[in-house]
Amino acid sequence: MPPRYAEVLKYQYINHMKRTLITTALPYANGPVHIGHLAGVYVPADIYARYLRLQGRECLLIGGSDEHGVPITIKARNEGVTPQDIVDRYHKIIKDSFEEFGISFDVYGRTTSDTHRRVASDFFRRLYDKGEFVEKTSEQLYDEEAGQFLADRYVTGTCPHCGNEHAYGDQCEACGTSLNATDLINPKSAITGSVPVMRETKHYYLPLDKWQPALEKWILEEHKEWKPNVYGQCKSWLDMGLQPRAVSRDLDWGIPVPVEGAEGKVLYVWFDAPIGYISNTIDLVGEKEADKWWKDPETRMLHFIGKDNIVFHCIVFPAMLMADGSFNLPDNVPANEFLNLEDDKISTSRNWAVWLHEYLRDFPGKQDVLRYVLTANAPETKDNNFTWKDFQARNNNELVAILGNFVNRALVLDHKYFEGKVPACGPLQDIDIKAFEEIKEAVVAMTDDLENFKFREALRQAMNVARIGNKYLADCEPWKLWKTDPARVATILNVALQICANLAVVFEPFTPFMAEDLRKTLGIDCLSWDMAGRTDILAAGSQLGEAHLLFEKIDDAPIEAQVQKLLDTKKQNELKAWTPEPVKADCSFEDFEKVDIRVGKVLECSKVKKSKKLLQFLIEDGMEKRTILSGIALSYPDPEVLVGKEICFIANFPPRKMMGIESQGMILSAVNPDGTLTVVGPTAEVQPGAQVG
Ligand code: B3M
Ligand code: ZN
Repeated sequence: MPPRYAEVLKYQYINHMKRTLITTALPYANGPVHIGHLAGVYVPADIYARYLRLQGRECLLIGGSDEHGVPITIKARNEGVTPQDIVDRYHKIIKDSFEEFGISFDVYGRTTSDTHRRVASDFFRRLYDKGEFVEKTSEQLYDEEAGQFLADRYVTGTCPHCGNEHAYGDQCEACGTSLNATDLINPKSAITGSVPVMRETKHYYLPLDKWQPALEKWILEEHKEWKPNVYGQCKSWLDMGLQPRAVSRDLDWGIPVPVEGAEGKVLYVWFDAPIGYISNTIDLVGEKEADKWWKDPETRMLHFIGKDNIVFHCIVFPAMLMADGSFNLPDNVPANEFLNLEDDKISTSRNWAVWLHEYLRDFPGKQDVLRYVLTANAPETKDNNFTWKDFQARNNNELVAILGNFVNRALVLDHKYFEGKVPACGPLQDIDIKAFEEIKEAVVAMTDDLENFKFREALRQAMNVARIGNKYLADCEPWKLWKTDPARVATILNVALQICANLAVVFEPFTPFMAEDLRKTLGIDCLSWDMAGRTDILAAGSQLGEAHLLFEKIDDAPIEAQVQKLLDTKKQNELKAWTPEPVKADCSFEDFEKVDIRVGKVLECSKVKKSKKLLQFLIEDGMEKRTILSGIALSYPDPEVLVGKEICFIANFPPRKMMGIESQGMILSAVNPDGTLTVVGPTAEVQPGAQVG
């Protein structure tokens, strides 16, 4: 049962009182962004911001690039350029991609800005002056070859929790545990590959243990409404007991620690990055106004993030804010799980991703399609999967066949019968009233879903409005009534066009480009959420624009090209990961001499009937010709290609019967990284029957 209007209005009223500050995780500017970023963070945040704006509620959508941290310095080192070069390049690519996809940031800043440097520095200094840090000297990993301390991604090794041999100094991606570099077993420098030594260094620690009771009360008691995945992760962290966390690093890329005796040290990236939300707000509205967004209890703050960032946004940053004492704490952190791509984890290093800038090149003008598919498959409660087949199906069967089709039919009919003017609505019949009732129900359910960050479900309801419209037109069959009852046709098309107007509103948060197009075609000045469910959005007599298709069918060729691209990537990755088999135990010369290897020429080669794997060869062996069976059919879909080739075979294996055919030897072939086999033979022409040895 969808909640009743009154209930939805009740908590809308409560939230209406407050303005909303929406932050989105700041992506590292060390590479472009992909569909996982979009699905997990930016599309949901944008949907929510657009929804609030449609309601006329005051909100800000804050974004920006995270330009410090080890991943950036590693990338710079690998390319032989400066970290600043790297962040300049990727900040632009990322910012442009978001803009193209209609992510409606009020500000998209960067953590190398002057404002941020000052704001983050001041933040640290305030906490330092209040005595909120603990200074501790301890032994840390040091790379003698590079002359540098190793922290975070500068060091890899074996995870002490799950045994993953490729864990990083800050986190094991296999089991998700957050680590200290010194926790790693068999640590290795990511810079030089050398084994680090231990060396003493001083760092500033935020004593998270001090904030444990306050965090427990705040999260576990006061925020039971948080998503179960978020609440659960926080609880398990709190149950393990919080430890002091170092917030400085011995690096030369970052914001210098602004206190005496900290020369050569910079702020830990996870200390400065969330402060970026504050700096970017300041850049947008100015220092004074920013207080309204960050400190006024009439503002609520939401952090949109992926699941790997939960601990930083629910524990570490709130502890920093508590230590300062003057800021609001987040009201909710609607973190998402991960999106997989074709059943495999999205990975930058394995190039297993759909990059946004490449999508824009391959599918120009189809931003809404990706937004739609990613929302329909949003990893809201569990990891989810993106496949190109599903992308195509959702475009063709939903956007084109349901939404686009309905709007097009309504407009085409209206142009045909009423010259593109909105006809007057006569008395409503039951079927008209029922359609509107159903739409109202969908709107109520959708509002409830949006309030609760259930965007997939909200989108499903939006598509239901289009379904209701399609069914309405199909049931009313206005084309059959035109001759006998034009007044009824006028009413039917008035209703259908009002449904189109409803669609422009309810789809605006999800597919803003289409909504804008439809809004203009329908001649609506400005969309607002209170139009949703209304039956009189369009005034009778107003002129509509031309009918045109809102979405185009996507055929097989571009989809197959994308799938092929991923298959090629998989192949390349297999090649990169391939290592030769270890050499077998020693074999004596006498043993080797027992094997009679010969060169032969392939006279015939064909598939063995009823066998998937076997090929049958007829070999010219310089003697009597022989038949050999070989299990390589899967590697040679076209066996003809082998005819005329010279190959090597073992001539003195005892004959063996397979599928009723006697095989007199064995063809030699090499095993490729992907498991396929390639027949081997001499490098120049050799007399068939010649011995190999
Ligand atoms: N840059 C990590 C990430 O991209 C980090 C987020 C910062 S949010 C303040 O997953
Ligand atoms: Zn692990």
